[in-house]
Amino acid sequence: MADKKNKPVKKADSKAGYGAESIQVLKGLEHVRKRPAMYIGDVSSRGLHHLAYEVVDNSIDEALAGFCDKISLTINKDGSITVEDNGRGIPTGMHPTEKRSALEVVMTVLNAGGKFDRNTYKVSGGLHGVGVSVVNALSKWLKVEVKREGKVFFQEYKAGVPVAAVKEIGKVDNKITGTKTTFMPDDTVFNTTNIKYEVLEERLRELAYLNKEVTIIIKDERTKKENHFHFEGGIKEFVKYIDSSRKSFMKEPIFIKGERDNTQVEVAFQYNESYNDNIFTYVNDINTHEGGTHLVGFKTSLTRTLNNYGSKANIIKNDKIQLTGDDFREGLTCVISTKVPEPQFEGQTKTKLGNSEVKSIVETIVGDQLQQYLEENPSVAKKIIEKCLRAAEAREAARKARELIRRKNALEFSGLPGKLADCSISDPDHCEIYLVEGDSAGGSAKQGRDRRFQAILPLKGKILNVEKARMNKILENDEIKSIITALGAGLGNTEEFDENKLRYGKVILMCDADVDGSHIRTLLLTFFYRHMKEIIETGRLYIAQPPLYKIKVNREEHYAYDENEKDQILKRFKINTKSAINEPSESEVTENGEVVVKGKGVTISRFKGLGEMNPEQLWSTTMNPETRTILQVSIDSAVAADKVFETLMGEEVEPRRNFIEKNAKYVKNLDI
Ligand code: 0RA
Repeated sequence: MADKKNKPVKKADSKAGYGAESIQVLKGLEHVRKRPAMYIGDVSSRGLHHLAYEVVDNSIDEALAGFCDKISLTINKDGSITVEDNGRGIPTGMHPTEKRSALEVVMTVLNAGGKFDRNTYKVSGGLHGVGVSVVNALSKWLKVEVKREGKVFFQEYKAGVPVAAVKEIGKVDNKITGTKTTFMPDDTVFNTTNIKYEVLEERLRELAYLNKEVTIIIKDERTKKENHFHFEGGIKEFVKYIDSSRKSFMKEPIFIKGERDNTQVEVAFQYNESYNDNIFTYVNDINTHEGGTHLVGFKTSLTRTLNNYGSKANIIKNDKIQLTGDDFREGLTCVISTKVPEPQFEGQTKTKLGNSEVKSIVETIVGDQLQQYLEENPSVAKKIIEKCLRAAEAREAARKARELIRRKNALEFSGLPGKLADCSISDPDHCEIYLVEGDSAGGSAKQGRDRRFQAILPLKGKILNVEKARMNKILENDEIKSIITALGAGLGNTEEFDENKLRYGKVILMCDADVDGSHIRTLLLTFFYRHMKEIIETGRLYIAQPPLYKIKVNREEHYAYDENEKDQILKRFKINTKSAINEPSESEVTENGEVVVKGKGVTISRFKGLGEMNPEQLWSTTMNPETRTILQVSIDSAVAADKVFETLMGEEVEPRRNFIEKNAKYVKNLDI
């Protein structure tokens, strides 16, 4: 435990900080700076935002312990971030063994937070819970202010190293306590230090749903954006939020709550009119993307309880088809939040709960309370079970359709789609497949590719919108069928899917940079998100980045992938863009949209489609692994991804219009 007396540290105490402990500390911090990815995953935008989550998680811990109900995060004008809470404040007294202020220990010693052992449900999953000292080590500077016992304490660090000892800098009302941390991510560590409001907003909203007693405020001083999150309804409101653009026949989500052996379980769910299921699971506020024992417990219980009730109420007749677990989850939106004392995280991304005891805990709590709900609400119960019966019928039809594909494959000679230009190497780790919009671009890609390891599958026109179709319809679609057979691993999100049979290590979507292209890309992303999530989760899905502009200076050709790059290139050749484009005396716009700068031998043309590039250009700008850029698709926030797909692709018109009005800047290329 932390020392109870919390004597403020006197100046002289800092001298004690030059012993063996300090050397250890410096070594620890050095290692963090040398191998940041080991602590925060990566040094891209994702790792950068992770710094902020780490600091917020510490305040959330204080809230989980019951001592804090307000947390605010501010992105400051200079790009630094401030996180402030009204918890007890990090102890500032002398640390009994470290001979320095406990505050300094927490801020500079790796994993010191855990030494206090103050909270049963301490966040400790995956990259979470690495400790604020890691944030400190990866910050140019960090300042912490603690209010405790009527005093304000302060310490500042540079690259994790204290500038001076903890000192008292003022007095406050005894009742006011809390911790305020401001840090500037180190631009020599991160590829980017541009903090995105929307990214942090998403996680903070999620935390507020999961911890209904807390109010979380996020502010951006750069843009004056601001949001307050406080949800009295907790995860029940979370379910409604996820489903805000879907229709449900239930007035309110079903809510279940219970505790056994220190494990707390909260579940909220409802059914909507869609054909997909959306189950979000959390352990100690961490999104367990890969599921685990809590999810298994819930599924088992849902299937059994609904089956039993349906049979007893004579809605499910024995002679009809057998319902499976999938049928009971069609159109289900569910949030499962568990608080587990010593969570074991497994799986590729350490987001799968392994504790076996949790399965039966969730199973019993959900079983008992769901049964009671069904008995008390027979008309809702009937609607739910009838929906599951319809799902079973459709599943049967889909099975037949799948069977047909399989049989056809067995009959056909190679089993591969005719349009596929396969590569010659067969080791998936070295192979990639391009899904290309249109036959003409497909043709260029086939000619331009390196046929040893690059396969091309041209797709004709628009693929089916899977958001609006049931499985059997999806499987009738030719483009989707050829994607599934080309990849070779079966249909995703089912037991049939076999990752080991995947024929390519990378799946790269290549679409035009116009309205139609972004629509097709969204349709493809939706298909993978809904029906082959494994491809995204294992980091295999990519988006090709064809250039937007070709700039010809005399005979030399240069490609620019965005406006900024175009300006850079023009600057390099001392071409004044403004005059080149705006002043007709200096430049001229030709019929096909090219800007020709008079007398300078410069032509700026905008690529409208992949088809405008010849095979060599396509290879050198977009497909050559040595020179291309491809964007990896990730599901950082599954909730956010789901919302975007549902909003853009779903049935409801009003939320789509709102989304597009709100995000007009970002989706201006999207055809709806
Ligand atoms: C250790 C012990 C105590 C509180 C904290 C740490 C604490 C840490 C953070 C990090 C952000 N906000 C925080 N608030 C509190 C308990 C101290 C006591 O017994 O009073």
